Amino acid sequence: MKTKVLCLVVLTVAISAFCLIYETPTASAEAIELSYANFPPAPTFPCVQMERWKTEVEKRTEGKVAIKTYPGGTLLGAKQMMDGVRDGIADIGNLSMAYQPGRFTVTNALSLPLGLPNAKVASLTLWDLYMKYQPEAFKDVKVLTMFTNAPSNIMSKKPIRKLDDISGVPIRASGGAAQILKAWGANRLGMPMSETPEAIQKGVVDGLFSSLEVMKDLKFAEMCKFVTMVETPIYPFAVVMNMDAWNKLPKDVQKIFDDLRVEQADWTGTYMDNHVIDSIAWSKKEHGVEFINLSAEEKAKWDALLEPITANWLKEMTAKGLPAQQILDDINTISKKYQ
Ligand code: DTR
Repeated sequence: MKTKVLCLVVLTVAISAFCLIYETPTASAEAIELSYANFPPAPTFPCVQMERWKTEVEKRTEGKVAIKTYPGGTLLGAKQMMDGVRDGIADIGNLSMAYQPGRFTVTNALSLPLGLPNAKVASLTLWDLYMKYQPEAFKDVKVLTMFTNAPSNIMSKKPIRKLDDISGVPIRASGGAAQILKAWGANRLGMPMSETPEAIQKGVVDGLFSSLEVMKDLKFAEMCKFVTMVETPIYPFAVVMNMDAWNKLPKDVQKIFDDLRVEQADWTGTYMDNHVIDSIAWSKKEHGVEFINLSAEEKAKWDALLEPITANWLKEMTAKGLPAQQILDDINTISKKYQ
């Protein structure tokens, strides 16, 4: 009798243990795997924000979702991002709107020389603008977040202290920043950030026009010993997801992604602004970089040359049927709200 009871107990325990093992969802057995493509190298801010989003998603979904990240253009390049995600080559992708001028007209208005003060304000403004206008350009994808870099400055091999100094200098920029460089008389060359370190090394360009965190992240401080502070414009980015992949997600996961949209914009803007401060200090200390502030008189000359850019955009976009003045007014009002 005793043996029988013992056998029964052992059997019950064994069955319970067996059921427990097979019923407990293990992360790897059940995880929904999503690929996330990014174009620049891993240390740059678009990839840092990608890793932060991955960590948050995996934590908040308790392992239900696993994100596989592809930095450095290993899955999709800078200019293929939107179409590649739409067509399902990657489930998720991060794109710089400036690399396809004319495609993201409404949201790209933010890259006009509007004097947006920092990445946090600009990122939150961009998100609100996107939500208000829901532009056609994004209709085939699910937008997971948007953000911007910090205001751009000129990093160069030779000092640029006045307008004459920039005349004819080959400098790299993309999107709206191109028109700004042209207005100042530089010889602007367009290329994605990912191709810029090599172009500077080979002497194809003598500098670049972007936010200053790259002085540290891409080690431009080793080659560009001068920075001219002009603090405009910013570049808008979007993280987009393939629509079928989005529709397949369980509702609770969709909610987690949606709840992260503004939070991620805010996080990235804040990270970027702090990282620029860090990069400036590092460039001065480690590489003796000189930061040049234009005198008020000189700055007025530079600013005057930029005025026609926004005026022309307004005329051109209004002619195309876009509520261009309203968009500019919205950027102004929304950004003030976040300052
Ligand atoms: N679209 C940008 C903005 C940018 C600023 N920092 C980085 C780092 C990596 C990629 C892009 C960017 C530009 O090309 O300047």
